[in-house]
Amino acid sequence: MTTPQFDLWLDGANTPAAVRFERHSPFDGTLAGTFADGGEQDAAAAVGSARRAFDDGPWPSSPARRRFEILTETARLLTANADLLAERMVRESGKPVTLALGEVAASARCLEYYAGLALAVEGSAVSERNPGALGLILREPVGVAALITAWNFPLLGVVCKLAPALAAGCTVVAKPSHLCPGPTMLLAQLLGTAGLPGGVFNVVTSQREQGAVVGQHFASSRAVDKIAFTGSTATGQAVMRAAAGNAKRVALELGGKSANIVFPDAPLADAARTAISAFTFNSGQQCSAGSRLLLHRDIHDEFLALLVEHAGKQVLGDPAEAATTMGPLISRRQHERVLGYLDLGRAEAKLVTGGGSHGNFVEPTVFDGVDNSSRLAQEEIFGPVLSVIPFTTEQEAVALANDSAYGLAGGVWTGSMDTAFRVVRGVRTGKMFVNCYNTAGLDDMPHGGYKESGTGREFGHAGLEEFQELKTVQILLR
Ligand code: TXE
Repeated sequence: MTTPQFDLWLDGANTPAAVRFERHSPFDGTLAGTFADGGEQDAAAAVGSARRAFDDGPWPSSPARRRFEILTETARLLTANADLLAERMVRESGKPVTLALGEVAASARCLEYYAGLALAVEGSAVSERNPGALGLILREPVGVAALITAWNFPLLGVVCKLAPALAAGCTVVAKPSHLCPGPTMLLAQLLGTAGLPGGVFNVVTSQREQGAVVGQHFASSRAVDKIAFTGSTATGQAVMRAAAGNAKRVALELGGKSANIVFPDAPLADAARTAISAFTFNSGQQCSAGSRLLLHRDIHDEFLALLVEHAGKQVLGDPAEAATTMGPLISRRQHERVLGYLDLGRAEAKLVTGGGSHGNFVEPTVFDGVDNSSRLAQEEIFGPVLSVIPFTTEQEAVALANDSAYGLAGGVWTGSMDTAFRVVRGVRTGKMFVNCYNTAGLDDMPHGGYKESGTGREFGHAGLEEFQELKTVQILLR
């Protein structure tokens, strides 16, 4: 198997860097790729390129149909290169190939969705307030957008920011995580093939320490108008502080500790099967994971038995195999972090199933009788670890769900729409699932957090508005 080498992507072309770094597979340690280790100067070059492309280039004022064509052509190219993109994710991040192909398909759909919206951007008019005047509300691109992204959705995490940014007419600099930078580089090349003008999309890859330098440069640069970040809450806060210098628009997609609430009148078999996928999908490395299970005491024993049965169906193994449902964790560091939580769980709660680990793998692990105020229930683990917390009344369930610094997602399982809706209204999160979790097939709805899960929204119309400014025009009629 050949080992690809990637450079920086600046001004629409591959650009070598003086220093390079290697990424090894978290599954078997083989070399997955070598990448340019970009630093502060490269970050400045990328921002300069995007700034020029915005201030002097054709993209911000190109007709909507041009943006539509580029975005739809990129979607087509993603689909045509699905195997190549999925292989990058498998080798660099250990994501199972079935999930990786799903991510490519979701990314293509996202590009198509924003291609459609590019055609539909409309301002509005204020016509009757003063008969002697006319007001116009225009929607303009926000300017140069910087995207700092994570490794857990290494393609979709970039596309869901880039597609609305391009649809709005912005130019972009991006910094993927050093743990899975390849998909962003391939995306840049495919955008070039699709005809995106040089300078509209620029990518700086870096290893861990330099990544923070590049990220801070983007966040603090006065030539950047908007920053969209996905990652940990602590880094998000550092980004927000750095962005304050020129009062940048900031969107932060941070962590979560979402509660999946099961009532006795729920379809229990479905609920148990889904409760497992809610915290094992992507080996638990997802911000929306249903990592707290609030379980009604009346169904406690029956439901735990179902959980054990479904946990046993997960297939841990070679991420390149189609049958594998759970790959390794992203890194040794992340693996050690998760093992620390397993030790904590054994000391403070009752291990129901799992707890084993080998290589960078962690088995689906369920702890029962978890105290909601404990670290196990309050901190984002980012691994396949579920905390079961019993409850008796609906009010208690809502209070437990809300007793969290995070507010990203949640689920409620019940046969009563009245109960479901009361819980949906009571829980303070940006996203709720009713009798499903992550699986309703409604991709293009806004995603983002309340409280410390972040600010701003991705996907949907709201995702486009993040990259637009409103300009009002007041015309006095004579
Ligand atoms: O995140 P970081 P890491 C959570 C999850 C995980 C933890 C750590 O709990 O265990 O974060 O993961 C760039 N200024 N999530 O270490 O460090 C960095 O290079 C600007 C939740 O991967 O926050 C990368 O591109 N940028 C999450 C990005 O920030 C900086 C997804 C995220 O890295 C920077 C991933 C700095 N000072 C992790 N330092 C989700 N919301 O889905 C680093 N970066």
